[in-house]
Amino acid sequence: DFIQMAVRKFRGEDKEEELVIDYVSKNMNNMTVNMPYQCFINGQFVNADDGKTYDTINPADGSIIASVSSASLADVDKAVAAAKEAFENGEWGRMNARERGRLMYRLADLMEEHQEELATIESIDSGAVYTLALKTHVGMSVQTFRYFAGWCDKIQGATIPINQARPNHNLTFTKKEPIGVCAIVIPWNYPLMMLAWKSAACLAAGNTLVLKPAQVTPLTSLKFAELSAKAGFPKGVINILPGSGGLVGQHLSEHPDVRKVGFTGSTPTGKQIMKSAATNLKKVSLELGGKSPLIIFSDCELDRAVKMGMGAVYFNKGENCIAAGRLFVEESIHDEFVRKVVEEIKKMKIGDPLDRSTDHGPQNHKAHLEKLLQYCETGVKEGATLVHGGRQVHRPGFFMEPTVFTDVEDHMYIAQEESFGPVMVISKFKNGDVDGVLRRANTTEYGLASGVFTKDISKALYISEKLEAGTVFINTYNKTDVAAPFGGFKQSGFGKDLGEEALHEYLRTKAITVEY
Ligand code: TAP
Repeated sequence: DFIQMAVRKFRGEDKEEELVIDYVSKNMNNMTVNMPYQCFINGQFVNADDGKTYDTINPADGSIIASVSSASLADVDKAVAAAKEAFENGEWGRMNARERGRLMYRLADLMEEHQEELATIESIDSGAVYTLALKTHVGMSVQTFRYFAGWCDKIQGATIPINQARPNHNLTFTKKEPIGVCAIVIPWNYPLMMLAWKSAACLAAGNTLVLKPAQVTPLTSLKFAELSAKAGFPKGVINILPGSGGLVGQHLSEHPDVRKVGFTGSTPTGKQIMKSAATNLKKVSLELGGKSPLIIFSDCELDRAVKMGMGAVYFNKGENCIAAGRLFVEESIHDEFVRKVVEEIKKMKIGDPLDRSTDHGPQNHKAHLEKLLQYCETGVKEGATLVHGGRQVHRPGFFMEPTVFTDVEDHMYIAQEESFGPVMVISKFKNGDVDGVLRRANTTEYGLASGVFTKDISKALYISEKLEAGTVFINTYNKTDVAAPFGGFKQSGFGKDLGEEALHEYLRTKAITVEY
């Protein structure tokens, strides 16, 4: 491994300004990856105003990948000013919607051309298994941009029959307008995909944006910035500021020139953002934490429920917002279910995320691993049965064993709080007690996702009606799609990502009335 500073220059097809990019380059995964590491403001990669940097770490071995610029308050002001200028006076605001769509398609194509490089960067920065990073982290990001690119020229208002001012006539029509400068603040579990889910809808609607990636995973968003410039996005439309949430995120949420905040992260931070956004009454959408219940009935296809149930918990090493935080398994199949899960866990290959045969990579960062180990200790102390795992894996990096707890009772901490890691939390329910298990599944302040396994379609639909969650999976799990709205109820937040609904999070409606 080596870290090399390289200066590359290129001239975009239709751009007068030269883009100078300082890369940290590394040879790995049978390729050279070139990683921008500076703030991206007004179409340029620049050091933080005060020159501050921090190290981003590879969780597979604890090594430093790159020293990244840490944006300051002055950088936030510059980026917001650039986004405002681009929105109000730049080429972006004058562009035809179809042309905007073309730019987004071009960006999606470029992301696809660079998918191996993006997936490698994502893998070393977040610990995602490379094969998954390629398919999901990067693959779904490309699809998201394509999906929203298609919306650009289909954003339409309505004509509305209002009372006429006789003898004159009246007509009211509505226009869907972009909001202006949007701030986007995202977490570290799917760094590029979280960027894509929000930015694609935001851009398709015609806004400009300033995005803050999670401090621990800034690299794919900076690579994305490079690709957006190469695709020909006008300067100032997309600005990326790596840095601290308390500083950069906080200032963005309070900033008077920012009109909307799109946030994904924890519920406490979401509440803080909502408070900050009140300073100028920004529009807000919040995708927050979850403790998603998964109910498994004895009349399910058991092997499928085992496989999907495991995916529901261990996908992306459990760092998955819709991860099944609690499994309710019907008494008559409980022991067999647990036995099969443990049997399958033993077949999982834990190791180097870049190795194509690896199933389970390192947790995202050290502090998170430590929190997870503590979570398991709490579970044991409370009297839940630790059936498997619960420990750090003895190898370099931040690996954790896939873990299973049974005999988890409703009052326990691990029954109520999200782990955000590879921890299966299993509770039994009495045979046939549909309403009892529903009551327990809904006894949480979260309401992000949920799932049910049963061959009885009436029971499944009844359950889906009663579950208080923004997403219900029946006989499947983790089946998200760019066209389907995604977002939570209760303290899992409000506002949707993906699908047509996401577009409206980034639009405002103007009603125009004419008399003739
Ligand atoms: P948070 O601590 O909430 O961090 C999320 C982002 O907010 C980070 O970029 C963080 O910056 C920033 N931030 C922190 N304080 C802020 C403030 N005062 N103002 C503005 N921004 C601030 O969450 P996390 O620990 O990174 O992520 C895990 C949580 O996210 C889990 O609870 C998980 O359920 C949730 N999550 C939810 C979803 C959906 S779709 N609902 C998806 C993924 C994750 P730093 O980089 O400095 O921390």
